[in-house]
Amino acid sequence: LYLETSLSKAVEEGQLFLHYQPQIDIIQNKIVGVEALIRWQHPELGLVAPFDFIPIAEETGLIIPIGEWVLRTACRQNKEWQKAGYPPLTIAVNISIRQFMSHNFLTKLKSILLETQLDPQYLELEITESIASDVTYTKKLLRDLQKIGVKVSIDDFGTGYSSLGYLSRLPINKLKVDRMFLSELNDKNKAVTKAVIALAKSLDLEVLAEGVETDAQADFLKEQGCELVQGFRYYKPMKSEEIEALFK
Ligand code: G
Ligand code: G
Ligand code: MN
Ligand code: NA
Repeated sequence: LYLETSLSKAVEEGQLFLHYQPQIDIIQNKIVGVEALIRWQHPELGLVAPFDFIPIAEETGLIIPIGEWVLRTACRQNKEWQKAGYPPLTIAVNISIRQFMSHNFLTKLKSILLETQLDPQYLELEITESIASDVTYTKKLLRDLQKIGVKVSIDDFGTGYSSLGYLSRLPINKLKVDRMFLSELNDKNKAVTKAVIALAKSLDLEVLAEGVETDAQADFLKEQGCELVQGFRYYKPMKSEEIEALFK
């Protein structure tokens, strides 16, 4: 309850901030995007991890204003980097199912894009397989997003319980292979990762492997034709100033 009460003030009191984790194209050997990851600097508890407060935000509905703050901050930051002359990056923002399903999500998103003047092609929404629970609604929303030019990726791919049927029916751009499949590079995990990469390619989707920590994992992914990666092997999530330092 204490966390819940203080979380409700976190946005207005400026206690939330974003870290950014680079996403790399290992063929071109360059940073092509960053994932925005929320952080909460609590006045008494210090840094609270998203795993400890995102679930509370989802239960209480606070995810709506928090999610809106994340989207606005991420779009504004990306626009600032572009204005400063850094190479164009796609900014990926995690969207909770509740936020995605909220009635005015699209309206809010459009107004944030208008306000920040970020070209929609540089924004990617990370949603999970749970969006497949309401295919009719999701299909319409994804089509609208496609019309605006915002990209959509499926985060934590392979860990949900949904069927694969939605993949051919819903307009999405990318699969993010969950880091669980790389955590131990055994034959079975390799087989699953290989199959997901092949699946993405045959559906004409991009594929990004998460949680890449070692050279062995990177080599395996390169061998399988997975060009996009993200993980501690490359960069940890970092502050905006650290991202800027990378480009200087
Ligand atoms: O870096 P990491 O500990 O930040 O993230 C932990 C989890 O929190 C991940 O599952 C990630 O998707 C989620 N997360 C991070 N930032 C956000 C955010 O802005 N919104 C939502 N809904 N989830 C987030
Ligand atoms: O669920 P989502 O993919 O949005 O979560 C991103 C989370 O993964 C963040 O908590 C981030 O800090 C974490 N992360 C990013 N790279 C790595 C990695 O190489 N190894 C591990 N264990 N976690 C990672
Ligand atoms: Mn994510
Ligand atoms: Na993930």
